[in-house]
Amino acid sequence: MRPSPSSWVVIAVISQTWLAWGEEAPSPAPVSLDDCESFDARHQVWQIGDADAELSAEHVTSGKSSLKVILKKPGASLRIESRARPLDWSQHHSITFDAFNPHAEPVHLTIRIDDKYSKGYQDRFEPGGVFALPPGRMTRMKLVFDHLLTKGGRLLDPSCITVFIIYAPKVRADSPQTVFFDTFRLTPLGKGDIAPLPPAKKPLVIDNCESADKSKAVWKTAGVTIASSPDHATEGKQSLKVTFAPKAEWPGMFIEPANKPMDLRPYRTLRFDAHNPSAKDLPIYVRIDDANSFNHDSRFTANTVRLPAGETTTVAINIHRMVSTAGIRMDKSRIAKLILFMSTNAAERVIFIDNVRVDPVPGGVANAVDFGRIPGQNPVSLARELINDPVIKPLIPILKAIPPKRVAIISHSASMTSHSATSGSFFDIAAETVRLVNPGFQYKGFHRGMMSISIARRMFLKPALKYQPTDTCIVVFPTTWNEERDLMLELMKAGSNVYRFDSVLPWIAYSPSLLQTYRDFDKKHANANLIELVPRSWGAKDPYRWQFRDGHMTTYGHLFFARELLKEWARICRQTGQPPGLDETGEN
Ligand SMILES: [Ca+2]
Ligand SMILES: [Ca+2]
Repeated sequence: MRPSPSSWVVIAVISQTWLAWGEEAPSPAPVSLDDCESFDARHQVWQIGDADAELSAEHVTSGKSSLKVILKKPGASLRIESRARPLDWSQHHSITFDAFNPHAEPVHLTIRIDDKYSKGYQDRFEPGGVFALPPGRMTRMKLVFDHLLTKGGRLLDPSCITVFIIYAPKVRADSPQTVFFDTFRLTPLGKGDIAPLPPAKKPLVIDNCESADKSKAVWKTAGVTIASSPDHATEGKQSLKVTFAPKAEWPGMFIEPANKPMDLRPYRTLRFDAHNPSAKDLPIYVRIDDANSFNHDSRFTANTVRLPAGETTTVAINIHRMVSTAGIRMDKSRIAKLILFMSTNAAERVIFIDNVRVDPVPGGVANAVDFGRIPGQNPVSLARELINDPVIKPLIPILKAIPPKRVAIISHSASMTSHSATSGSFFDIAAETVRLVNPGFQYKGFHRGMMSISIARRMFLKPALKYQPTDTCIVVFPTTWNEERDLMLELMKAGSNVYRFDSVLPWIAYSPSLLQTYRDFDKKHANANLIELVPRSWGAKDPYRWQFRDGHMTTYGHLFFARELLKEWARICRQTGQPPGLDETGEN
């Protein structure tokens, strides 16, 4: 769903008050931020903290040298700070760089980016350590500017970057880690990207509410009547009296420039004045669709606007780089609908509005996006999408042939669908996908937040055994190995295959040394299996979109791991044909 090139050059009169205009998308030359060729030049780019840095001839991806950085303490960093003169990267789609990890274990890096509006941790881009550099490999890191959401749900503004930091949150002082960096590049906007426009010089008035006839040409209505009124005008002599009919379903007024979407790129704030004459506060809602919007997830809905009783309020809604409910940047060059509405009320409601405009001056509250759980999405709906996934589709015959199973999953909050971070846990999505094509496949979750092995044994072993699982999947925080081994042995004795997962939160709870213990255990027990999902996430596309603001995983991450788990199940089925037989030895 990319805007056609012609959308850049629309010049159209949409109504008497609506204008849309644009210009040819600029196509700037690629920019090298740093090719790591010169020591001096490098120092103009980077400040280095708790690390040693030098040019190196190893692991070079551009020119003759790379930048060898020895990270010595937690938080060791390369940083660019330009608060006094923010950097304008807005004509660029993404930033890329190459990083080589010479170690046998992953190196965890985090990236922090602030724009000039950032106020603290909630209001900057800073996922917690999800960038795992695979061991012994070169990784090209890529950050797409349109995906950089803050924890508070605001999309970062690449036209005013003040801070860019690459840091190593987990490196230990007693074992420094080395990374070779090279070829920091800014990729220019391509044909389908939404190019920003400079702010307009003055507001664009959508409706000054001076004439009912003009207003009726601007707004369509549903469950609403509009009329001019001399009361509560904030501009000129008239306001628009808006009457919301009783018992109407979502009564509202809307602008729908059907075939000629509006270009709102030069504007940052939607403002209007609203008077609430009643004795109690009234909530109203504002929704904006772009040309790609087709459901709740793909449109912008502002936070509830509360009009205080008896007062006139200037409502300001931040539409600068607004994002949809699903956390995708809205195409402001092609706005297809703007709606002011109320929820259904038993009684008639009246408000007076005036001076509806879009303003280049920033302000107002941005929409807070819960890009974790999406209304209408659940493990079954996600599974329906997955069975048509090009990667999963070829596996369907194998999944269909899985013999009847009862799968128990014992896991912590990161695998719970009921959690607010996601519409479906990776396990539930994968299991529902199998169940759609194979009704003999049953599963049941035994979940608890912060589940450790000790809690799993104490609280869930009995109920899990009662379920009589053919297979048990375990996704819990490791505690003591003996307890973990005993839990697996008890399940195996009861006839269940056991699948222990490495982790599904790649930014925590991943221990390469513990994995070796699992592998050794697997060698002795035919029906114990380690499922390694985390290494599959190294180098994945946009992993920084996986972390929810509370540290859990978003639907994006769960879908990734659901796909990987299905591939893994298919691989196991292909390998064994049948589920592995019970290992009677019961020894460690
Ligand atoms: Ca270089
Ligand atoms: Ca007016």
